[in-house]
Amino acid sequence: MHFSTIFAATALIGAAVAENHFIAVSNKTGALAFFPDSLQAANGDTVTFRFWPKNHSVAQSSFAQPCAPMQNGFWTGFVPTQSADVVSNTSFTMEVTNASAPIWFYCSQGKHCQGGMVGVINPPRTGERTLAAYKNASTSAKDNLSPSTVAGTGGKINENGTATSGSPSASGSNPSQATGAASHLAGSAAFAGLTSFFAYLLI
Ligand SMILES: *[C@@H]1O[C@H](CO)[C@@H](O)[C@H](O)[C@H]1NC(C)=O
Ligand SMILES: *[C@@H]1O[C@H](CO)[C@@H](O)[C@H](O)[C@H]1NC(C)=O
Ligand SMILES: *[C@@H]1O[C@H](CO)[C@@H](O)[C@H](O)[C@H]1NC(C)=O
Ligand SMILES: *[C@@H]1O[C@H](CO)[C@@H](O)[C@H](O)[C@H]1NC(C)=O
Ligand SMILES: *[C@@H]1O[C@H](CO)[C@@H](O)[C@H](O)[C@H]1NC(C)=O
Ligand SMILES: CC(=O)N[C@H]1CO[C@H](CO)[C@@H](O)[C@@H]1O
Ligand SMILES: [Cu+2]
Repeated sequence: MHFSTIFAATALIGAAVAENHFIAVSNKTGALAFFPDSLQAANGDTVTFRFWPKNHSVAQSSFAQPCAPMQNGFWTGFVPTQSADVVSNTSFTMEVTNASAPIWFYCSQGKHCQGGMVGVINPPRTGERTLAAYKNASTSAKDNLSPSTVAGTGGKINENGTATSGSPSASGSNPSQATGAASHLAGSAAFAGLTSFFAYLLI
């Protein structure tokens, strides 16, 4: 009894300190860019990609091979927008589980990656693996490839505030990221908590 009360309180504090970051995928005028294209996120933080016109995607790559999907990387799928200059109701949320590991990403639409539509979460603080170097390498990538995994892999697709699994089954390719946020919440309330957590993200 006591233990579970303390556990729940601790879990709530944990949930309160996790930060939610947002990255805009393009903008109203269709810039081939992410805003911001570089950010720092701690373990347990979430990053939500919000999609602007017209029809972009976000895929994870290695630093060495921009514009090509990384094995076990996240994938939002393509998110076409219905209106000309309004952000989509569809967004994608992923959790950062290892802040020491840079997460390089790109848009796999047309030649958007080659056009500079790339970004990074937690870039190395020192050394040559900079966003500028990654972007430079992307401009000369031969192809721009989409992952063959299901849209939503490595995170959650949110539809107008409702989180839905991007994987066909609960044992999707990266369940730790898909359910990570729930671990901050106590016991049986976990799923309801996760749902309202993602609803909260979109307000
Ligand atoms: C979109 O981004 C581009 C490039 O940063 C900028 O020039 C343009 O003004 C932006 N459009 C809007 C509506 O913010
Ligand atoms: C969005 O882009 C993808 C990839 O090019 C394409 O397969 C899909 O048909 C597009 N969707 C719409 C509605 O244009
Ligand atoms: C978002 O969803 C609401 C209804 O759920 C709809 O009225 C609105 O037009 C949608 N926005 C876009 C950009 O599709
Ligand atoms: C986190 O990422 C770093 C850098 O890639 C790696 O060395 C380390 O093993 C990773 N930690 C875990 C727990 O996966
Ligand atoms: C940009 O890429 C080209 C070709 O891949 C390479 O030769 C050049 O050194 C790179 N420049 C920078 C600043 O990384
Ligand atoms: C996140 C989001 O776009 N929510 C919208 C869902 O649809 C209702 C009804 O149109 C809007 O009021 C919300 O803004
Ligand atoms: Cu794009």
